[in-house]
Amino acid sequence: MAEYTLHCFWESGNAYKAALLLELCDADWEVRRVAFFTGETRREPFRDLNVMGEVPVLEHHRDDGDFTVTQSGAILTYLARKLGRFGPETEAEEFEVMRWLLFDSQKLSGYAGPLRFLRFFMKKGETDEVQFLHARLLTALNILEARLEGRDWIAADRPTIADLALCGYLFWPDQIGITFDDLPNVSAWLARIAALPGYSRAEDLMPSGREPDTATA
Ligand SMILES: N[C@@H](CCC(=O)N[C@@H](CS)C(=O)NCC(=O)O)C(=O)O
Repeated sequence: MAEYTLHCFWESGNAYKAALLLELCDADWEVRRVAFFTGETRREPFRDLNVMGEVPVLEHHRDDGDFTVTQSGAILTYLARKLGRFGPETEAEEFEVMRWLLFDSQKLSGYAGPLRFLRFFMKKGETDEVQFLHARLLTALNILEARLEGRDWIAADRPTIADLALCGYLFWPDQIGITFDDLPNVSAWLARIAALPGYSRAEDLMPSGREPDTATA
């Protein structure tokens, strides 16, 4: 058994954050596919694993027993600590990383995920709900654009888990229904992330959550 098990599926940008960190760190990890699109997260035994009913879930198989972490921001924080990379190095950085993780969870991935789900997977059309999520996401992206003015990375002078969290959904602009035409700093920052040694696309790191498992990009 690998040291880490990530319960995941490639369509999940939240799972991608953790998978990308594990891969960039060349960690000893394996995937456990979650059949999200047929409701696995809503049933036992998944609910026993995570009462929140959400992917991703990380299991760390330690000498003192299995340790389970959920919520992508908490997983990234745990892994950065255990793997010794992409984490904060000072108290100031710790809180800088934390505030961007929280911003991501509520305002960036928190809108990009549902917006992509409704537009791309559910084909809901341009409902009021979709338009609301779109507008909220654009606001968050403009904040990201401003943050990246004159700097390469979000929370420090090097890539951290804040970058890996915020980029979780942004390699799928077409699926979300956005462009980065007016966001050159965001565009250049995503290219920097994609150029990190060991970078892989979500589709290449995890199986599909659809039934049957037909991983297609
Ligand atoms: N804040 C959570 C969000 C996780 C999340 O929304 N996961 C989705 C897949 S991307 C999920 O499992 N949703 C199940 C549901 O809402 O029923 C995180 O960052 O991990």
